[in-house]
Amino acid sequence: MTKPKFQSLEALDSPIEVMSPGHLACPGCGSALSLRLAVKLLAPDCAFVIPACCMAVIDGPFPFSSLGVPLYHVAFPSAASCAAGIAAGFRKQGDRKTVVVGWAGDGATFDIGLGALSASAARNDDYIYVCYDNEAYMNTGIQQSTATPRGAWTTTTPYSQPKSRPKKDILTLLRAHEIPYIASANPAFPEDFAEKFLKARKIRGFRFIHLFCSCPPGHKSLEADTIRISRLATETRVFPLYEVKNGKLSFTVNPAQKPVGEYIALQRRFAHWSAEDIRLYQKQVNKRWNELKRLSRV
Ligand SMILES: Cc1ncc(C[n+]2csc(CCOP(=O)(O)OP(=O)(O)O)c2C)c(N)n1
Ligand SMILES: [Mg+2]
Repeated sequence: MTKPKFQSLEALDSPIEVMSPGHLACPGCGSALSLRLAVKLLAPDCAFVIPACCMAVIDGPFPFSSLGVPLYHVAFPSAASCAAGIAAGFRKQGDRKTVVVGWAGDGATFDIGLGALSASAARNDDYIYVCYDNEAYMNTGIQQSTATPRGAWTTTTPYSQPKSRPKKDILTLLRAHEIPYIASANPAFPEDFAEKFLKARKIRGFRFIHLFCSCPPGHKSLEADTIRISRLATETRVFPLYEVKNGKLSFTVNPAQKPVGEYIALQRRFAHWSAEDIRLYQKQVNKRWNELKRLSRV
């Protein structure tokens, strides 16, 4: 088989896949699509560290792996510590080429692994930390995480008692560490996604990428709507696409704004929302956008 010689934008058009089909993701999984794109962009000189999460199941049980690059499964809270150690090991051996990627869910990132993540970012460890955010603990049955948006249904925040607290502001937390690179990305905008991964690959030190990942079972959406929902997330400004370098934020994709109702309507995790709930969410999204705009002027 032809070996991939990727690490460029051409990887997106290449018929050579690194991640194999036949993996264990649900149909329409935005996280699996993101992982497929990421390994295609970073292979062959990369190694992944994946804690307990859907991805640890999707890539297949040992000794089988659909990923196509070296992969280390680790305990739920320790993606950052293990990725940091592996990256340090490569550097000690004189290998400055192999990029280590910690690939963790929102539960691992926003909640249980936050301490390890913060310590690693504070040390400016040399690897890319990717949080694929499907906004709940999906692998164990759709429990709320601190990345779940306010008002959403999950199995621990049922329709009668939806989540009462807002989504945690991970950007502000990460910015506080003054790391060299932070970006958000969305697999429905593949060129932007690719440019950010390729850019992150070249930077030294701690790099953080926050991914929007639609989840049909967890968001109660149609499998065929994954890309539509993902596009709407950015078009409605629910999930803006930006990068932060030296504290300065720049928007990388800036489409004409669509009403949040279009994004909400395709996901039954919001089926209980009234017109007033949607209006309040729109207000919150606009407020957040203005905060980000202020960061783009610093
Ligand atoms: C210490 C510990 N607590 C709980 C679990 C059970 N567990 C495994 S995966 C998971 C959910 C992970 O959620 P997230 O990080 O958002 O990834 P997703 O499943 O959504 O892909 C949980 C709670 C575990 N493996 N280890
Ligand atoms: Mg999750």
